[in-house]
Amino acid sequence: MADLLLTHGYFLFEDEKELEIMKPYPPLGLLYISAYLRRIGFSVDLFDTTFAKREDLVEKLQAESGGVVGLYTNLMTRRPVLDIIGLAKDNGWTVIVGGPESANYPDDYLRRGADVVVIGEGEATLSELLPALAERGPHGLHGVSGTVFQDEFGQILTNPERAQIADIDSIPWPDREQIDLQRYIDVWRDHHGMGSVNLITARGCPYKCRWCSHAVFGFTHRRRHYLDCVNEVEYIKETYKPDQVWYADDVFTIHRSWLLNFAAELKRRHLKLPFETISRADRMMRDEILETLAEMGCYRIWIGSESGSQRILDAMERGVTVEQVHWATKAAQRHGIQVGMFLMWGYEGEEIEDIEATIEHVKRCNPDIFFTTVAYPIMNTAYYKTVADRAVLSGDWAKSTDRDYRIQGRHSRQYYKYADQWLRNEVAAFRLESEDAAAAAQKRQAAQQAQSAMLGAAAEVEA
Ligand code: B12
Ligand code: SF4
Repeated sequence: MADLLLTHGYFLFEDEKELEIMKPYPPLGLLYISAYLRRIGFSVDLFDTTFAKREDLVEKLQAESGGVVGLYTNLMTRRPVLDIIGLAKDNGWTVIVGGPESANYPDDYLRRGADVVVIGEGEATLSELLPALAERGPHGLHGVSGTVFQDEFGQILTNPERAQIADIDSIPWPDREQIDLQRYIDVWRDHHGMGSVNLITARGCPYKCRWCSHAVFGFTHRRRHYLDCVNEVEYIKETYKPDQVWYADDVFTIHRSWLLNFAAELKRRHLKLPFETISRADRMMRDEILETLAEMGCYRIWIGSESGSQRILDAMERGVTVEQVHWATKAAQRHGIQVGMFLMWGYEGEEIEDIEATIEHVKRCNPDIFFTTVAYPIMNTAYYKTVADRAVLSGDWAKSTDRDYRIQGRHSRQYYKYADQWLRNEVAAFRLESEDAAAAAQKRQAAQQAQSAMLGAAAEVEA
């Protein structure tokens, strides 16, 4: 049996929404951990749940009982992860959990069966934790930095934080060979005509947007050397032959000279690959950046626009202006790059004028695509702390996620559904105006109806 079995709780075929989207990527964190531990001599088995059936994991946990299993947790997978923890415990496994969600709820995970919660980066902590578990057992982990555990009296003890790995180039590339990456590429190709592979060029984001979770990397930012990243792109291209890549960084254009060096080296090696990525408008404010992205093969950039109201952006401590988002959107489009925009309804203090401002902003920017969410407080974020006394979960914690918090006194979910319909119809009317006046008028009417319905629902607030 391997020293460690790594797995997660994301089962694509159980998620109707994800099945519609069909853009799966493997969890890079687990692949990084696997590569790191294997390089220093541990044996690691990785069971990728994405395309698996639950029964297959159950069978594995039953057949190989008594080992150590490490689970990646995020906000969406609480329920399946808790099921897996229960099952693993029933079959004699020692359970370690890591990732952003369990870092936010260590006590809850320990009380529901996990033996150890790893806070922050997993690589170095696991290299010390695995021998400690073998020698001292799950209740004797005193002094293993970066962990939370229960002593023999059931008391929860939090060890000191573990220092982050300063030189992230010392970490080997993700262990893609441990999973069936081809299946991801095939699914992408079958559904979108382009096979895609994800990679990251940095860890952590120094910005402090109040609703964003920094549970794993804190507010630090560490970049990989651009040459090492180019080597990885080259390796991915030669080995897996994808049609595109996705730079899954928090803010891909955060460092101008790094980006220019990276792009120049890609060009020198003729490594132009189409790609999508995410950034912030204020880190895109030069034509040179957009030109570079376009030359590299960027076909779509996602911008967290969030609101068209500067008042709300400031309340979010987003550090970006509405005008910057406008400029960056237009500049990207001028360079032939599509823009995807993320928008958020219902942030603290949002009034009808702010919703109106957001609708005007989206029309004015006219991004190629936009997604909306209703703000939800992720545990331990600044936003969570602001609304904590009004954040209620109506169901059992174990069956919910942080997305299920209701904020007492805030407008109802239905209110934001109307806001969304208002936005979508207004934008559709605006786009149709020059081509089809009748269709535009219809959309405008639908927008007005949605706006009225929203105003009608304004008095209904979350109890
Ligand atoms: C890329 C990404 C996505 C991608 C795909 C994920 C993928 N498979 O690649 C997409 C766009 C689909 C996505 C979607 C969502 N995401 Co997302 N995503 C990210 C992002 C930007 C990068 C993930 C990554 O590759 N990180 C790099 C690796 C190296 O870090 P890591 O995974 O954290 O792993 C390290 C540690 O956590 C730890 N570790 C990890 N696993 C384990 C296991 C064990 C046993 C141990 C000991 C340690 C350990 O060690 C690893 C190496 O050091 C992160 C932010 C970030 N920078 O991490 C957000 C993030 C993970 N996403 C987040 C959220 C909220 C979402 C959504 C809910 C958004 C939404 N509203 O729909 C959805 C949920 C999707 C789902 N069904 O699970 C939050 C999670 C917050 C939380 N508390 O769980 C994050 C942290 C963003 C944020 N700052 O708020 N996401
Ligand atoms: S939302 Fe983006 S820019 Fe803001 S803190 Fe999070 S990762 Fe950083």
